[in-house]
Amino acid sequence: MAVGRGTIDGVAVIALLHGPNLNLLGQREPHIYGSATLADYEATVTAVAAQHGHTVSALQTNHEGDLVDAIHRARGEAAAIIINPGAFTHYAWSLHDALAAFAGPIIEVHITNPNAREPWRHTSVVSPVATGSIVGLGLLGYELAVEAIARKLTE
Ligand code: CA2
Repeated sequence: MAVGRGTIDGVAVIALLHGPNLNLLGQREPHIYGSATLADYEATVTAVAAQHGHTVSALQTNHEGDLVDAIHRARGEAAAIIINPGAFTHYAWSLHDALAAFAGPIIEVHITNPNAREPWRHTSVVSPVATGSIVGLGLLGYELAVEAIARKLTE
């Protein structure tokens, strides 16, 4: 059973955070990002979390400071974080520092595999403070992120 911050009666809140341009999922560049929309991603994560008795608090923002604020809120409200920081992944040290102050499991997820794309995508400033990273598996990666968190919260 999950216990601790962000958990009430064994029900953990998972913060699902998406960064810039991911609101366009399913609307542009389906050859790169597929046809699933952001709503599809949020619904899938919510459904898999529910199978484990957990709930999801989802946010997408195009603004770095809003993402920092959401991570700070998660410190008091969530037991775990799933984050796809979009292009912020590659240079936003403010996210690195905010995530470093979060005590629970953090899973970094990318729809594509940034390591197989342009060289500037090969660096993640988030990976060093993530519990784990899942890349290149699209929606499946998010499902696996929830499974990983559910397991981690029982440890
Ligand atoms: O593969 C991922 O999940 C990325 O985080 C997506 C970011 C990219 O900058 C990262 O290197 C890898 C870009 C998100 C843009 O999303 C769009 C979705 C549909 C249409 C246009 C952009």
